[in-house]
This record gives sequence, C-alpha cells and structure tokens, in this order.
Amino acid sequence: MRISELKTQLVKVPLAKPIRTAIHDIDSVGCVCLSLYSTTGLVGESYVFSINAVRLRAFDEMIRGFGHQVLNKDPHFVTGIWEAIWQEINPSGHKGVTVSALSAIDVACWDLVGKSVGLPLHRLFGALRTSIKTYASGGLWLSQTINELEVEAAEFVEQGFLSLKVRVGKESIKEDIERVAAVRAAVGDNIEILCDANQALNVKHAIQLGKQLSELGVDWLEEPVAAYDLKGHAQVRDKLDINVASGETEYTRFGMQTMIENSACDILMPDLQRIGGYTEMRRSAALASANNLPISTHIFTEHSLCMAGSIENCISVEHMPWYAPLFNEEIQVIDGQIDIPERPGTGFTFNQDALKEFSIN
Ligand code: SMN
Ligand code: MG
Repeated sequence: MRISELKTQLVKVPLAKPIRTAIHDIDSVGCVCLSLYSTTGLVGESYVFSINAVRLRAFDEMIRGFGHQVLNKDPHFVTGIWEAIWQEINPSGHKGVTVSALSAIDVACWDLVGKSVGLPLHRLFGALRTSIKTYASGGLWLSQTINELEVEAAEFVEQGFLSLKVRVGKESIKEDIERVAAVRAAVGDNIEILCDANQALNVKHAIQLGKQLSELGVDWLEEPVAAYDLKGHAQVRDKLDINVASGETEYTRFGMQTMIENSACDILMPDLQRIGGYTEMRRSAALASANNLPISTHIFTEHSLCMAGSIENCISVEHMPWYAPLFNEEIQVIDGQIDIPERPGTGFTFNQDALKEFSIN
C-alpha cells in the first residue's frame, strides 16, 4: 500500500453566532481538510484549523510542502514519516504551523492504517474502554448574558451532558462568580462545572477566583494565567483545592515535559493539532502517566475519541461541535458519555457535500 496523492480542501464553517472568550473573538472556524489517497483506493483523512480562518493558507502550504514525505510511502511507516518530518522542520521550528502540518499528516496516515485492516484506531492501539466522559464546551461563553447562560446550561443537561465548561475572565471576580453561580443554580449540584479563564488572569486574581469557584463546587480552573507563565500556573495550583487544567497551548511531548517539570497543572490538556498527531499524543500521555497526571483532550472531539479509547490516563474528551458539519457521522452524548466509534480508522469521514458548501479554495 502506497500513498498516491495528497489533496487539501479549505473550508470556513460559520458558528451559529459569534462568541467571545477572554482572548478570542470567534465567528467561524477555517479548516484545511487533508485527504491522502492510496493505491488500494482507501483515503486517510484529517484536518487542522484556525480561528476565523485567518492565515489558513499558511497551514495549507505547510501541509502540501510535506508531500514528498508521504507520496509513494507506505502509511504503515507512520512513525518513520513522523520522524522524517520532525527532522525536516528543524530550521523552521518545532512549534506552530510546522507541527500542525505534521499532526495533519500523522492523523491521516493513521486513518489509512486503520482502514487498511478494517479496525477502529482504539482497537489497533489496544483498547481499554468503549465510551468516554465528555463535557459541553460549545457554549457558556464570556459574551453571553447571565440569562443566556442559565438557559443554555439547562439545555446542555437536557441533551445528556453531565458536565459543562463555563468561560470566565471578566474584569471583576464578583461578576465571574455571579455567572458561575447562576449556572450552578440552573443545573443543580449533580452536574459538574469546569471553568476556563483562557489565560486572562494574573496569579493573585486567579487564586482569589479559584477559591470562590471551589465553593461553587467547580471541578477545574483551566489556563488561569498566561500559557507561558508556568511558575504562575504552579503558584495558582499550589493555593487551590480545585484542579488546574492546562496544556492546550503547548506543543509536542517536549512542551508537556516542561509543564510537568514546572508542576504547572493537575490535568494536562493535549490538543491533537498542537501535540503532533496520534503518534505524539500517545507519547505525551505515557509521559503524563509516568508523572501520575491524567489527560483530557482539547477540542477535536471526533478525532480524539480513538485516543480516549486506548489511553488509560485519559479522563475525558472536550465536546466541541464546531467541526461536526464536516463529517458524515454524528456524535451522540448519552448520560454524559460518548461511545468510541467502532468504524475503521478514526471512525469519521468527510462529507464531500459539506466540504463543497463551506469551500474557500
Ligand atoms: C478554546 C478552544 C478553542 C478555541 C478557543 C478557545 C478553549 C477551550 O480554550 O479549551 O475550549
Ligand atoms: Mg481552554
């Protein structure tokens, strides 16, 4: 089996309404959808994204720039392909767009590997569970009013979620607490609430907020301070009862290693696009495990399920519905869990009509 063609399709998927976190204004997601065609007729698929589709062509150019590393290659040599690209990106750097392109190629190769033997990837990696806990993340934004938060939180519970993520990072702690308290009142004590500050706070502010969130039964405070401020992360972690979750902004196992060395968090959140694909996600999870840390995957819900199904220290996946329109298959949340798909490869295939509809090629 050889890879015979690399094709990319650029899409821009609008969100139902514009949203805001402490550091993002988002009205759409742009994706480079990668297809690796093989001599057997099977196709390996993956995607990487940029918020509002900004500089999406840089990602496309980077992926296509690695065509020579996959064309005429056997995708079963995916670790070899990974290493060759890792060597090649040395002059441009082992973070950023280079690693995103590596991630896209790695995931598409693994998808081909799974399809070539007709197995879902969690089985190929060695499965350990058939479903995984998830939490609603496509809502409860900083841009919403308290009334909107209350209504949406109740809707998420109605849809089957048992855990919700609320964005925090308003200027006053009082305002954040009022908002989270309103969500708590709307859903009751049996629903888990997580909070994401998206790096907006300083250490003292984060500690004060975190202590009050703890009283509301919040389970984790995510990215409390700037992603690069690992000492600040550790100071916040040290002072709080609730968990500090972080890591979505870091790249590869080396980024995870730095976070671990700095005692930056209780829960690592590797992001498939920034970690370096499945090959590197598995290495990072093993590293976390060796340091007694759980992981919870960041966005990329569809493509993270096979990781959750085969990584023992994965405690949950984030449910982010932004990319759902691109796929033929749907995710269902039942009793707060998502089933790991039993379809070959990642278990998700691009809906070509949707790729045409959202095309910005
Ligand atoms: C987030 C993810 C992706 C884009 C913007 C914000 C957020 C999360 O940090 O963890 O869901
Ligand atoms: Mg986050």
